[in-house]
Amino acid sequence: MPIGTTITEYFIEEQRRIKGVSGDFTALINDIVIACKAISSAVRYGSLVGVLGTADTENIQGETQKKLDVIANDLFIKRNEWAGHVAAMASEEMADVYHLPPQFPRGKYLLVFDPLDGSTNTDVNGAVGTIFSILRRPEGAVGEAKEDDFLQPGARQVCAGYALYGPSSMMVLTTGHGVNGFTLDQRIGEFILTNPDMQIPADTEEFSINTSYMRFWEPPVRRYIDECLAGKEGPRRKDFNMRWAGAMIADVHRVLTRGGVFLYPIDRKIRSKNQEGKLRLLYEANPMSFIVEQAGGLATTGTQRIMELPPTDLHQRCPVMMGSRNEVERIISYHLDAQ
Ligand code: AHM
Ligand code: MG
Repeated sequence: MPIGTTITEYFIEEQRRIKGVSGDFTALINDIVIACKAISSAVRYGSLVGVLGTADTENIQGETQKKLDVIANDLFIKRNEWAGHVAAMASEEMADVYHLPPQFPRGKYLLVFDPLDGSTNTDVNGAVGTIFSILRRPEGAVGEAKEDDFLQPGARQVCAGYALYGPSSMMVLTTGHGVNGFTLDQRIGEFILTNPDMQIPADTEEFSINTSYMRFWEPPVRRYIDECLAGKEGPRRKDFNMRWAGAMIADVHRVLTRGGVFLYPIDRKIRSKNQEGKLRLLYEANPMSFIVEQAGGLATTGTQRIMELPPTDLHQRCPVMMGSRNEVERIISYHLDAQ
């Protein structure tokens, strides 16, 4: 049986094309891949190995952690702290920057991640995933990395990716030269290139939003969805389909695969809690925006390109609207009309 291009092979070949690189980045990707394989295995065995259910602890966002949130976070930390490629890490599940234990060398990269996105889906055997973003530590920074070092706009990401644990496990990544998807071949334990150069179609007839919040939405989002729902008889003159997996990673993966728009807008209920959105900028919105843009799509808050938002806090939130270019442009124009 011939083996396709493994993810390690893919990155080593990429590395050969760029003169003078040290291989640190390729080695970091390799450790991220191993961490995701380990998380994929924990997710897959579920109740058989006692990893489902709540951990009876809360994270910084006040959300009850699942056992798998904690396990995935630990796996990601342990796999990436020892090799000397990262300076520090930050995660959805940790209040502050994670400083490496003193015995390990410090590297030039900062790693930010959501170890298990959509973890409530583990209750129903639904798809979940890991999202990560790699930043370079700012030039001239000395001593231990600080929160400020992480507060870089998404446009400065070196790499963004996600692993989706669905019927098969997939890894989808970008380093700013398009988007490639790899599928985990369980027989040999390697991610194999299966979806080269992923592209989001510019037009779509599918949207993804939690419609149970409709009564809280702001006028531009309400207008866009109302027009989709009106179908052939409405101003769009075509019928739309709706899908909501409850895990951003699964919903955006569908958008990447067959087009569509994914929206998690700000609404009246979110504003009443003094929050700027539901999804987090550094480890959810920015990495997924980088991937979507690299696949030819757009990612906006409604009024601003997500990757240009200046972060002020590790756990900052923002509105998210991303996917097929022409639909997102329409959503932006509805926000402009409402100003
Ligand atoms: P999480 O990172 O704690 O799992 O939360 C983020 C998830 C997204 O994956 C998903 O799109 C959203 O929360 C679902 O929210 P809701 O339950 O409001 O529909
Ligand atoms: Mg998440």
